[in-house]
Amino acid sequence: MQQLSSIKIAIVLGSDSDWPTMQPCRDLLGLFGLACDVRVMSAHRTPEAVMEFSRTAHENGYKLIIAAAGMAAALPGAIAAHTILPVIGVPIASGTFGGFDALLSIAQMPPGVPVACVAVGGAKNAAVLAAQIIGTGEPDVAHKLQEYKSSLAAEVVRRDQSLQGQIAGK
Ligand code: RP5
Repeated sequence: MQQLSSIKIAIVLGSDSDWPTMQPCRDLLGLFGLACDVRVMSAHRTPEAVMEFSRTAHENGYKLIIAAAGMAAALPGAIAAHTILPVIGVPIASGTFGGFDALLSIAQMPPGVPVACVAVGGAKNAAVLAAQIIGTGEPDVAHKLQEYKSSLAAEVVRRDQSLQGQIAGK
């Protein structure tokens, strides 16, 4: 897959334990021709590193940041506090509350500092949303998105036909 090398996206993880959940995000970005840097930094364990990364992300050429964290998931909001780049937050299911804690931590941002929050474990939707944002100014990405949506629709039709066959005993 040809990468649109001029476009930089960051995936920031609160812990390397979030990577198995987020790997599909990196893979789907690749399908859209978008490469990304993957970093681990924590709003609570390495707050200075988060602040430094966020403050310099725009001048360092990033177009968008995807941030994933579990538990009291301050990471996406802490990043959004220090950058004008769009931030997409992914709540990770971790600990006692199965991700509901992270969902509220990420979604309930105060006015003026938004984080676009996807579902708990919504790694793929984070990639699709990122591509949709980037695709508004990148026809190649928009075209790949159209192909991806068409493939989703074709899969539904295939499954419908398969189910009709099973029901009819074919
Ligand atoms: C969060 O705490 C991380 O994003 C992770 O989801 C969770 C547990 O982190 P580890 O103890 O596995 O490093 O900050």
